[in-house]
Amino acid sequence: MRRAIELAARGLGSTSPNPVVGCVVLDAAGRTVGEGWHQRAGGPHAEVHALRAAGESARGGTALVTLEPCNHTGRTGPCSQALIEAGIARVVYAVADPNPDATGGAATLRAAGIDVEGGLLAAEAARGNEVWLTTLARRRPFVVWKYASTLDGRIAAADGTSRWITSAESRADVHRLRAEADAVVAGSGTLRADDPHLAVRGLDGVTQPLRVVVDTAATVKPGARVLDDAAPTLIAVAQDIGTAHLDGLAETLRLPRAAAGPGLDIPALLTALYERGVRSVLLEGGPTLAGAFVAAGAVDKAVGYLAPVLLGAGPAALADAGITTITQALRLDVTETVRIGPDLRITAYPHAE
Ligand code: AOF
Ligand code: ZN
Repeated sequence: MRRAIELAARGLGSTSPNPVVGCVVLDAAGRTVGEGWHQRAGGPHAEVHALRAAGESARGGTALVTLEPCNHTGRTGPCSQALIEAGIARVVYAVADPNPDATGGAATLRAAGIDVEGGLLAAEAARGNEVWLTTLARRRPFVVWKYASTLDGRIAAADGTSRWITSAESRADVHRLRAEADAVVAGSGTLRADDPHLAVRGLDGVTQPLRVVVDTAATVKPGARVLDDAAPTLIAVAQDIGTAHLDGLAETLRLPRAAAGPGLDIPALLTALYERGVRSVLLEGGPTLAGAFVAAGAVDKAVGYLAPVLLGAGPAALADAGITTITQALRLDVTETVRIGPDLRITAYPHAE
């Protein structure tokens, strides 16, 4: 199952709005005879790829799948049926399928006399499929807030200079995060300060994420790197702001202003992105926008790249998030710390109440 979870992760960035799924088929003697993963939305499911690879060796064997096999005819046929026809004797899955259209695979397999077990490495597999599982329940995209700061939490020096706080290795790692996301979001302040490109570079065969600029007053200038043709771009502006100067440069999205504070209504932004098919968002700053996301309860995961650098002055990674006293602090659980070149990458999730 650990191998199936690894295989599933290969689909990150190309299966949205569908899940990532991995499958390993063992023959009757317990040898691996087929591996597969879901490669793109609308394409064959993981089980089908693994069964094809196994061929006749699947008869009497075991299928290990990270998600309960589907039971429906959607864009492809039901995997429960494919497993039965292949003569599989035992199916072990990690996470039950919460999708009402597809659920019921385990029961169908059992009714066909197959030995079925669910829940193996379920927590690990659910984390690997966190985007799909979260969005299915919440009907808004899964938001990863990424920042890169000094060890004392600053993203620039007092004079605004910031190139480069984190290492080339960390910056390359961020491109992988971008490639896994359906949309990359940044605020107009970051655009003015850094003129970021927000597209994926240095990785082959990736689908470029949608670049989204939260630009309440439509201040983005023609010639900004985010407006080049490397990836599609969406400029989110307030409903009452004119955007004629952006005609032909980027698509615009009109949104209500935030009920409190400056900027746009974050839940409305996320709903609009969800309706366009965006299931995962990489929030890349800056501090003001990140503060608004935290205040809206819209950060599902934080990934911080900490460089062994001290500045002692300069803007912090996160600006006002409406937190004024320590009991209101957003507490997180760290799930991973990794050395990336000279830096430290910390992954954390808001602490579940
Ligand atoms: C996948 N890949 O490997 C498995 C899935 O859109 P469809 O017709 O391909 O069906 C998608 C549903 O099938 C999905 O929401 C999930 O419930 C189930 N299993 N889906 O995309 C896979 N095994
Ligand atoms: Zn299926």
